[in-house]
Amino acid sequence: MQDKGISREKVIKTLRDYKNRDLTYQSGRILGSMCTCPHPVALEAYAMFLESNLGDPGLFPGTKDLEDEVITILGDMLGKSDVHGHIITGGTEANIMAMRAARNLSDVKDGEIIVPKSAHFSFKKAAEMLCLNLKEAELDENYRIDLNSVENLISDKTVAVVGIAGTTELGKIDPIAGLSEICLDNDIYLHVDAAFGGFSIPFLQDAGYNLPEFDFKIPGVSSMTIDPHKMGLAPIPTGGILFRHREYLESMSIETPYLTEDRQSTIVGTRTGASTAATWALLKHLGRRGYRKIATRCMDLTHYLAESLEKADFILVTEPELNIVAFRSSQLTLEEISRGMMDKGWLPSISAHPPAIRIIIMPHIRKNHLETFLADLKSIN
Ligand code: 0PR
Repeated sequence: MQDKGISREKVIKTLRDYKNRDLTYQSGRILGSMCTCPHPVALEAYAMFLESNLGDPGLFPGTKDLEDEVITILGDMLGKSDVHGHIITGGTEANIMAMRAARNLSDVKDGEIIVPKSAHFSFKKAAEMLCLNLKEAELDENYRIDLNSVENLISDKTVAVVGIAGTTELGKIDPIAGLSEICLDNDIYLHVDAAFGGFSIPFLQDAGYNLPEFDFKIPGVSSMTIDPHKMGLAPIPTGGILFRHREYLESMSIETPYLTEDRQSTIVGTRTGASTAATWALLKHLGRRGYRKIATRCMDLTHYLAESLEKADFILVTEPELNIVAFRSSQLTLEEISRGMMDKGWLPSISAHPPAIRIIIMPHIRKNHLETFLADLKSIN
């Protein structure tokens, strides 16, 4: 580090030069991300709460009240307003917290968790950190968890089963009601990872989309991940974890002797209140109607892209259920498509299971972005 500091102007100019090398969501070139441009209201709210620390909530009782209110609204959106949880850094932290609660609530030694093969890699991190054994259940022909496979994997070591509402690679919704029956019969903790789908499924259901139940309305669901920094339009990092009962959250609380709260259940200690303020602002400002408009617009564009790809003789890997389109070409390999599209300035995301080019139609995507993408794709095929 240099001894004498440089001027503010020079610092900002240099930062701008670095930033100019980043892609922007507005450019339409980011087609494989689950994040998007944060809403302006969220940015304003975030900036107002930069110094508030929910790791020591007694100092920031206003922010703590906002967090409680956000958790209640998210719970209400997901079928149960009296839930218990926190606004945290994202889906990974939420999934780790859920697995930690499930492990702590059980008295099994060397426990196992059952996740679908489509689960996000955060469950591998959770299993390793919590010394749990991860077992992967098979998928059915529509890339949803196979309930028979789950039943076959259950043992007296099983501490949790996980279902996904909006899988990372294909946006599929697992049969949560079926998982719930199995978990209730076997007295097993059921976690639903709705990091991606949590901010769209309820609003698409409002709009008349025929999507299955996936939330706390289903009695066996013990906890849910829902990420405001994906389809919720909140700035990064903003995740959410909700538990059906307070004791699930308390099962992992640690004594915090000198803070303004006695016990803490989150993994992170010092924790920004800005994410909470941004989420509160969005929930209040957009309301169900605002989120419904965003989710249905993304689905309209998803259908436009899927139909255009089929017309151009590309092969859809599966019918889109949420706003993700996965496809292949009968002429070119995925590597050839990827190379050809990179030459044209795109960074296509290739999914592994199943192998496909994967496009996530987030709110920053416009029809003209897709038209340019399709024209470039046709020109290389
Ligand atoms: N659960 C599901 C279903 C997810 O899809 C993700 C992330 C997580 C949990 C973990 O969430 P955090 O990343 O917030 O911890 N899904 C995306 C993925 O890994 C995240 C992502 C976002 C990737 C933007 C790339 C990107 O540019 O694919």
